[in-house]
Amino acid sequence: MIERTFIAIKPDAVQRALIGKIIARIEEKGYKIVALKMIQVSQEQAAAHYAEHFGKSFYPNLVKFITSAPIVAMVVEGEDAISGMRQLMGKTNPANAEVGTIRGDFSPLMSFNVIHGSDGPESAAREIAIYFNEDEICDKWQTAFEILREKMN
Ligand code: IDP
Ligand code: MG
Repeated sequence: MIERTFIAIKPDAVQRALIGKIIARIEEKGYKIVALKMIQVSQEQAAAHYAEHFGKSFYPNLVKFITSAPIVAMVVEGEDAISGMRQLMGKTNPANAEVGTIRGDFSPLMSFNVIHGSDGPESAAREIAIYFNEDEICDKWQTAFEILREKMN
């Protein structure tokens, strides 16, 4: 099923100049980036994004971190893109993430784990709405993948 997911390149990766490499992984997989922008996350956006973690021991540091430098926010579309992006990202703790995944390759530390991706359809819709307006989503074009698939139908 074609899905959309919310992806953010986190402040650590922006500061470490990894934006290009991470976007390349997403494009190389064959997913379609339908929205993209750099954002300095506000306190309100951070609280909305991480509402599920409010009250946990790491919550204050998480909010401090996500607001510490810009993120690169994206809406990524593709076949089973929600679970597919989670697979491409690797486990939450980079120490346990497989080599070959984004977290596994680019960080050894839980608190600097490079990338965020939605964990299900409801969180994807909720998170996309925190960071993007409907008119910022560019979906009136075809990727090479979409053109190839259409030719076979
Ligand atoms: P996810 O990013 O893989 O979906 P979540 O459990 O939703 O993982 O946690 C959100 C973010 O909070 C993680 O990406 C990580 O940056 C941070 N985090 C989660 N658990 C811990 C923890 O136990 N210690 C420190 N930071 C954590
Ligand atoms: Mg999560």
